Amino acid sequence: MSMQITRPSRKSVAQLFKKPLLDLVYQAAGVHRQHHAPDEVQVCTLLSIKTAGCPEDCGYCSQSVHHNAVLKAESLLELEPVLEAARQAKAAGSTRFCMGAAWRNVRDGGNFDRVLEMVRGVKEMGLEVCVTLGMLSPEQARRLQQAGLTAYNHNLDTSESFYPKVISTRTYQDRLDTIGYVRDAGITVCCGGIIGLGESTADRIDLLHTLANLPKPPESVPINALVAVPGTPLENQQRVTSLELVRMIAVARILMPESKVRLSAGRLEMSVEEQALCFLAGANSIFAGERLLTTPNPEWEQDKAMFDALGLRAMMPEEVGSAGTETPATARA
Ligand code: SAM
Ligand code: DTB
Ligand code: SF4
Repeated sequence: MSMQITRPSRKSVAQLFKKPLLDLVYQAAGVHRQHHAPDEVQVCTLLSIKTAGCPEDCGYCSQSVHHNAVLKAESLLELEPVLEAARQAKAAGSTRFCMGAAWRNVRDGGNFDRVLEMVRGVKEMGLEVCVTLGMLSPEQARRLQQAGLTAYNHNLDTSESFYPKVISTRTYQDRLDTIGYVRDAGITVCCGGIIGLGESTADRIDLLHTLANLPKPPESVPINALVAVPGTPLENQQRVTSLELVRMIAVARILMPESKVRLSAGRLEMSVEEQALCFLAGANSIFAGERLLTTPNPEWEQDKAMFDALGLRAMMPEEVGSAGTETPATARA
């Protein structure tokens, strides 16, 4: 029915993006059903293992030292409480545990060694394990892979041309470089973006075009709606509509049929009906638990009720592994 589009042109992405929404959702739902069990959603849990005090100036972020959000800088959590949080996440039905650190880049030493221990410990529980730690060197990516890391999250966030309007302390190319090191080390790539930053439709099309044209599409594509945090430069941004999220998800699903498309930040304000449209359009993962990294998220019970109402089921632990570690690539395709 629907052909897989590989290396889509900018024009073909724009054409998809501009389709009438229900046609687009219908097409995306078809692609979704060809590649995934449509009733299965992967539940992931986030934990901020090192909160705030970040030297980067990402305009959306509560954790930057450049902004006036109320968070106070903390040091890296100890190993045991992190493993306990992962155990609880698993008991509550998560199959992927994602740890975030507010660093510009990873520095070798005790803290990185502790993160490697966290990765090993979470992996041993039979969970997929993901971290987002800022920029990496190729050697650090290799050490994470050896520790058993499933995925590294490093978003492109928006288009290359809009990027400098949101972040000045690093470049788009820095992001692409780290993503390349992760890919080359044989770790799966979690890379997506965020809408509602003040970007145009063209920027959203550019982001999706870039993601789908990476040497290999990311195995995981988080789509976030801006959570406007008081004290950040984007605190007054108007909230995107759920239909804008649905459109992003549908185009991502069609362009990257085998990837997990994650309905990420921004679910708190969404009704079950709005989220249902996202699942129909091909989203097949959510973050569960009352906190994302620093901002609130729906309660476990609410999500459980949503799954019941929609006839969805959480991916089971024995299904973990299909998106697990791959064999290291010697060269990028
Ligand atoms: N420090 C890590 C890095 O350099 O990639 C990132 C952690 S950051 C919290 C991961 C992603 O979450 C960001 O790239 C952005 O897409 C998303 N994000 C961060 N703050 C957000 C907010 N206030 N609303 C929505 N999404 C947000
Ligand atoms: C992603 O794209 N979204 C998640 C995960 N990757 C790390 C983080 C969302 C963070 C939302 C803002 C906060 O809670 O601080
Ligand atoms: Fe730092 Fe990441 Fe926040 Fe940017 S998004 S300020 S890199 S924690």
